[in-house]
Amino acid sequence: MKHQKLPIDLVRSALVASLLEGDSSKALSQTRKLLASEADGQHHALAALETAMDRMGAKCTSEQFNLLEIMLTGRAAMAVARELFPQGTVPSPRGTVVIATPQGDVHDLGKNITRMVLTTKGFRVIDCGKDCPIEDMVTTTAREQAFALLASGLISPVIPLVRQLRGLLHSRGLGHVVVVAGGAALKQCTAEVLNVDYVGRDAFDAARFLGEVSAALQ
Ligand code: B12
Repeated sequence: MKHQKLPIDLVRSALVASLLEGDSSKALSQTRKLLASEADGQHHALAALETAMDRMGAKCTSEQFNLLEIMLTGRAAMAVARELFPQGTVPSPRGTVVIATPQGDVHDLGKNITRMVLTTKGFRVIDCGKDCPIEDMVTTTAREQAFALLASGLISPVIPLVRQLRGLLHSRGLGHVVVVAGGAALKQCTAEVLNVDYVGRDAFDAARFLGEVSAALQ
């Protein structure tokens, strides 16, 4: 198929708009146009992805948050990321993190959003799922050589479990791993109470904090 020269900047802006609208099929077709163009389409599509996620981050503060909007944008962003880097070849220049909802808690919407945001921000995210034993969280952190372990907690009974994470990491020689907590029940506590390094207000706050840690480690 022959492709005409495209006004790259226009397609790139249109891709940002489609991502923010959460329109996966439009975003995919614009990504394909960028990839088929003569210019460095992958670079332009990635830049559009980053712009859209930054704008979404600025919009979605912990005080002002539209769940549907962010889920649709997250889904469109993941579709674009898969188109750009098929078969799990997504580059993860910022390193590996492990995320889970600890045992006893079946809430996972916020965890899944956090995973999507971190993935599109250049982290390799290993998701241990919900209702996950804390021992499995630590074992996965060791196996995947993650620099951070993230716990998402929506119900108060997981607080004592989160408090144990650091001790378990230490006992496995993983005292250097950064522990981050988030989710409705955990973000009401301080880092000291939870015995973690940081409590994220939302997924974008977590991405910013982990970006700083990752940069300091490189
Ligand atoms: C949806 C929901 C459910 C769904 C969950 C579906 C799912 N797949 O997740 C269902 C119906 C299954 C459910 C079940 C229950 N629920 Co419920 N549920 C909710 C509800 C309404 C919304 C939670 C949600 O998804 N919010 C949207 C997401 C996007 O927000 P979020 O998780 O906070 O995530 C954002 C940030 O916090 C952050 N984030 C999330 N994780 C992480 C992790 C890290 C590391 C970081 C940095 C950031 C981060 O990123 C996200 C985006 O920025 C809340 C009420 C509320 N307003 O919070 C109650 C609520 C959490 N549930 C509650 C309860 C009590 C229950 C049940 C025990 C009810 C029952 N008696 O059976 C069961 C739990 C069973 C169990 N063992 O877990 C209570 C918890 C109270 C408490 N403090 O303990 C709440 C607060 C309702 C209430 N006011 O009483 N629930």
